[in-house]
Amino acid sequence: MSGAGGGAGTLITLAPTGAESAKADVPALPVTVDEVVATARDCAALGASVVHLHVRDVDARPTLDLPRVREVVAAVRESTDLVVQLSTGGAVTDPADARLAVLDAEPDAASLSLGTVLFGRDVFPNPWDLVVELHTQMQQRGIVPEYEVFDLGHLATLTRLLDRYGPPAGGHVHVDLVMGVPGGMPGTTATLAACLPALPPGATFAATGVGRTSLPVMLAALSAGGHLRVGMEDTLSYAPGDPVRDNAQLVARAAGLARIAQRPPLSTAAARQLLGIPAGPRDPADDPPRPPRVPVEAAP
Ligand code: KMH
Ligand code: ZN
Repeated sequence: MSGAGGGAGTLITLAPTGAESAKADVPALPVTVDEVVATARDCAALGASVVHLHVRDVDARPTLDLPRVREVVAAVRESTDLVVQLSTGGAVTDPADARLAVLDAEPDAASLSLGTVLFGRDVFPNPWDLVVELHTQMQQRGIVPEYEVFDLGHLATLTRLLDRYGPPAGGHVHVDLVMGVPGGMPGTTATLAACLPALPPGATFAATGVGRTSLPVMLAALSAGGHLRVGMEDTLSYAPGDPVRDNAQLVARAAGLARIAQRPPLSTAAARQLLGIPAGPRDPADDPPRPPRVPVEAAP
């Protein structure tokens, strides 16, 4: 198990689409299956090793519709060897059961948000029962979580979760510090540094700076031995007044900074090894039998 220091290379996660921006407002956002696949392919060539996927329907609206999610997972797998990480966060309005059902699409990995947080004017609800249900279902299915941390207290929740329910599938704990969400922790070096002592022993971390915090968070993460998540889910301006052209532009910048830090982008094989994900798509036939799913109510 690697410690918080990232070792020889940088794991770069691409978050190409998200669920909160409209295609009408951001025409460069990849939303069709073909656009997502082309983006994934381009960004893999530039150094991304993981893709964090939110799926859109044929009208470009966020969807958790399982056949559509499976279609996107299969298409990305066919064209790249990226680690496929599905979002279980969905959009702020998605119900808990639909977010859990995404696991039926059998991704390699999935995000797992560790607590409720304000999201601008909205609330992103992540009650404890949902956190536990996601963690235990991923354990049973062999899906490796990426723990999404929007606030310092979410790291205390992670420690409580691991103490009570044991290590995740794959055995390694990997955290993404999502910083600069309006309502979550600020995207500053001081805040990132404050998170580090609260990481579980042996955990690795990536950091994501939303909006204008993208660059400072990236530089702080690299300086602290962390990994990176970049993409149009989180960042729509490359510089003040300069809209992001495409996801490749963001991955190229992250990969360049990682090289300057002398921690070049990890290959997908090295990323799989770091995260505890076996090579190639997982075979659900290898999973232990699991109990039926119990519906989880979202927090009010
Ligand atoms: N769309 C946000 C409300 C995740 O993917 O796990 C939640 C989100 C987190 O993007
Ligand atoms: Zn997401």
